[in-house]
Amino acid sequence: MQEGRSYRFTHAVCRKPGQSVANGISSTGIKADINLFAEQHAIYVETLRQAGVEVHVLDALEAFPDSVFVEDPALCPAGTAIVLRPGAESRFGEADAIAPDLERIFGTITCLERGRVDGGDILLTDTEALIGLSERTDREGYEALSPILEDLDYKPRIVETSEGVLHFKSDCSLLDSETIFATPLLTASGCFPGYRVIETPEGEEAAANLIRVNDVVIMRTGFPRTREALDASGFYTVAVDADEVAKLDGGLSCMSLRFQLN
Ligand code: CIR
Repeated sequence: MQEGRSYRFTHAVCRKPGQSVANGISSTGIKADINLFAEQHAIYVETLRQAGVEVHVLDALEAFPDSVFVEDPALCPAGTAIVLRPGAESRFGEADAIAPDLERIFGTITCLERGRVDGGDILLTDTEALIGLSERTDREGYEALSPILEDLDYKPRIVETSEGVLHFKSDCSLLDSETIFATPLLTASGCFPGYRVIETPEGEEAAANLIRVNDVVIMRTGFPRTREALDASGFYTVAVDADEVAKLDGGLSCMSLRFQLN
């Protein structure tokens, strides 16, 4: 197992938001502003590049309003690509749509054969794959995915997604090989034994979804106490605006697949 494989990346895949992003699934009931969304997405892509990864930006898919959230139909562990089976009916076709792109980049891909799994429910650490059961991810999906991850030297483990949040990773992120950033609610469920946990400051739970990319922690603007806490813990943070993304229940991890290619 390679130390740091959960946050050392050479490449990423993103997808441009289409005009249809305004019709994406939203529990907030607030429509995203398409132009502002596109602006925030472009800055996000540029921030990934600044963090040292080569970003493939795929064309928008108007038929799939949520397809900008590429993290959900696939998973890219240990230099491989696994095409998943997204849990929302309107998003299921995103898996077939992204498969040829991943095949072009990775050469070969593996496809999940049964059950339902959204990538947003999977937190990879250097050694473990924490898979949150949720409205999008079921036990059958967990069972189908586990042997694939075991072959890549990850220990799969079932965890529970917090009540009222979309994905397991809506409430947590990886900061480094042994440190997790999570809401107190999720931490209290006891799902992070053996890890150091930094909790989101009170009132800043929505900052829990961030991404560590090489030496940079990319977080959302508007969460000053989170930034202070992470800076004080020795992390180098860069903040990007993702308010429009949040209107569709999205966060920072969901807009990219990040991986290492030799
Ligand atoms: C959805 O409900 O599927 C999208 N509107 C948001 C997906 C966010 N993805 C993620 O957190 N991994």
